[in-house]
Amino acid sequence: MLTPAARVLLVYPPSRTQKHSSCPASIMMLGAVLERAGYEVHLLDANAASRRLSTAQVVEHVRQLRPDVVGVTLLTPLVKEAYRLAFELRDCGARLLAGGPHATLLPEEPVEHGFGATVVGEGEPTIVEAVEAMLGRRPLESVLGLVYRGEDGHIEHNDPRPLVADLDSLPLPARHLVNPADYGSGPNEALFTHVFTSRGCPARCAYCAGGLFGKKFRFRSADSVVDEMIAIHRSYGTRDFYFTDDAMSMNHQRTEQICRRLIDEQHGFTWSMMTRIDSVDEALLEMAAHAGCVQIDYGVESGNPQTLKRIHKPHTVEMVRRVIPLTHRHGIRSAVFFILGFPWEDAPAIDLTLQLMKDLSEYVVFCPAIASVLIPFPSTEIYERYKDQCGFASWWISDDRTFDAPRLGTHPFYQATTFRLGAVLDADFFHYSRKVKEKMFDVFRFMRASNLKERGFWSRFLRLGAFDLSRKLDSISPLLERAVFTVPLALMEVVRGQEA
Ligand code: B12
Ligand code: SF4
Repeated sequence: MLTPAARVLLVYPPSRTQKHSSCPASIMMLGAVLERAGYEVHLLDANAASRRLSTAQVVEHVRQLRPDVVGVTLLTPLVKEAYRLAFELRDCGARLLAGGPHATLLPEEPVEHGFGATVVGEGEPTIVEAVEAMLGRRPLESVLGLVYRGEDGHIEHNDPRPLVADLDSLPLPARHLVNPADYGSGPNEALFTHVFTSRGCPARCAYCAGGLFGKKFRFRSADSVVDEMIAIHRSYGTRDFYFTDDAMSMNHQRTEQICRRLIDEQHGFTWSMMTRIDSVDEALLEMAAHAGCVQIDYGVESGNPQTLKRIHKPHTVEMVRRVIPLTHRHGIRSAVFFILGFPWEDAPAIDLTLQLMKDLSEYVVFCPAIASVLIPFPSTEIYERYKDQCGFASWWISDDRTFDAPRLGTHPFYQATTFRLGAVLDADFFHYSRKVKEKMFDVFRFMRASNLKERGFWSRFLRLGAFDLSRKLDSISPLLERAVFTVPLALMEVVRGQEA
């Protein structure tokens, strides 16, 4: 057996709103690469659904484990807390390494906030060398894709690391380092886990904060994907899979090969995928349904043709109207995402989105995600175009542009139930008028009503009734609303297990 080269802890930092039902692929992929190189690896997902940790608890964990290197995944909404974590860990003896989408977009920032270095882009080809460099076993200058502070105090950018050419060459994610109990799976229950089968996207949507995986699609082979599903099933009993690629079905030939094997081998797996409206057709949907596809997540984003054009979305409203009923006809559920609050949209423009939602509602489940209200992520076209005009430059490290989940007593009931993943309107990025905000709540109410359609009469009546009453009372007197809804809100917080 290899003597451990060193101990590395990979951390997905805490968020008050995120609750993961499966371990993030980033830390599992990097864990596998480090293990293969002989390192002792530990994973810590601070947002695991059944074991959510605060920054103080993560710090305590690090102090007890005493790793040589702590690698942290940085996402924009979590970055302020991650920088606080780095500050708290400043004297813990471990070197801190940053990576992930936010670190790739702004690689100097983590170095300015307590990290020893940033890995830009895909982590797999770089992390072993980066860890070696952090341990002083190779020069920092020798690691492609690394950003760090040089001896003269300036921040150095090494040459970029080329993208992984052959995704099949990557090891399978280190799922054995995950404790299923952290995600609510009992000893005899299957582990729910994501599977990543492709990288990259050539589209250039104006709000999309991706880009880390490049503009060219790269795909794992169909055999490698199905073999991984079978291996996961054998090790963890999993029968239901979620493919988290940006656009799983772009390569029809490969999707058909995956489906063909799943149909021929009759594993009885079910699966869901995220993909683009413009990447599916009748033949593909038919085959996917036969192969066990139960849900497709589509980013529809808007019902306003002008907006779809302005954000460079690769689909049209007509395509949406064709594809969603088609998906339904093949027995596959569509889970759809929309974005409200593009800065050029007034209330009548948002009505076009509401109308499309109404027309689609019999076929879909609406996903009221945190980004149902536009967030200007760094380096996006939206961010660059509006940051000065709207005054939100570097909002992710400022104190006045936060969008935490509403805490008890801070929001009326109808807003607290809408924004449990984060009250983006609090950040007031685009200074929406009262009319636009009101229209947004009409849309949120519609999504809620539509998603409740399967529920019994009383459940619907109570939930929608409470939403409407809270909204009405708030418009008459916020104090009155608080008086009536404090108890229901407190109960809701207890049920959701949030700290007040
Ligand atoms: C699945 C997913 C989720 C899941 C996560 C579930 C889970 N258990 O992991 C859920 C639904 C919870 C989620 C939530 C959110 N997400 Co999300 N999500 C994704 C998605 C589709 C896949 C993530 C993934 O697994 N990628 C595969 C892994 C292998 O890639 P990776 O995480 O980037 O890691 C690689 C590198 O980044 C790097 N790396 C990562 N960490 C580290 C650490 C070190 C030390 C090193 C060296 C390298 C390194 O190496 C890894 C391997 O190459 C991505 C899009 C994408 N294509 O990645 C968006 C994405 C990560 N999400 C994003 C966003 C914005 C969000 C949300 C804010 C909601 C939203 N979409 O608006 C919330 C966050 C909520 C909150 N309160 O903060 C953005 C992040 C942008 C940014 N600037 O931070 C992305 C890129 C989508 C996009 N294109 O805009 N998300
Ligand atoms: S299609 Fe999806 S992944 Fe590609 S740029 Fe647009 S939002 Fe991003």
